[in-house]
Amino acid sequence: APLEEVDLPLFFGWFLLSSVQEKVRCTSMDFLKTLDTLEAFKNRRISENEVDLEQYFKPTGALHCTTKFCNYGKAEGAKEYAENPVRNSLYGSAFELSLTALFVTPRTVGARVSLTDEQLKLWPADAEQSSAASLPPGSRAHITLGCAEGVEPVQTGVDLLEILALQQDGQQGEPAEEMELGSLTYYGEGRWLLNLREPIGAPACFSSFYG
Ligand code: 2AM
Repeated sequence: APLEEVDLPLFFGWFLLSSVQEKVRCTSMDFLKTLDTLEAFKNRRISENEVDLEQYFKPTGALHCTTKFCNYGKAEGAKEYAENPVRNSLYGSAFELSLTALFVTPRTVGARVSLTDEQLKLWPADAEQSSAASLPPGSRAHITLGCAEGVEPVQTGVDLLEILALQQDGQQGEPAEEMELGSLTYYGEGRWLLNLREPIGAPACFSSFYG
């Protein structure tokens, strides 16, 4: 079939270069390992059973930050996003993502991505609409690092929005620990957020995934 007739991708997003994928995976493993040893964490376990966090979360493939989930054109707004001239002009370009926090819930582990104004041009207007809180565009931006058994990666963004909604609601969370990587806060119901002392700069290519 001519190229024009090929379906839209499963999703558009920033794909981390392989060298930095390694670094981010290592940092996230370190984080989980340390978390597992903390008294504060032992008293607020995310699962009823004793679990080894590194086993509990299953890796989810190449690290990326989804911009628009298109579901091959079936998702709402997919066509409009794909046809956007800004998106078109930036397709294949290199970016530097800034990873500013790591978070863990009973369902997912992920990294929060803080987008620049230029990166926000690639951000779909409807990304935060699943949250009841009115959070600024880009709030949902994240990289899924792992999911518990039976959990779909889409959950990571939902979990992040939930934590941000609590913060916006004035809930400071419970300061739990000063770690080498940054300060760890507990938000109840097994939700932990580590604000990184030093954001991780991650070179990434804006592209799409067909699967
Ligand atoms: P993620 O961005 O949180 O990792 C393929 O499933 C990719 O598209 C995954 O990276 C996944 O989650 C993301 N994804 C799946 N369904 C989605 C949805 N309804 N909204 C936004 N992102 C979705």
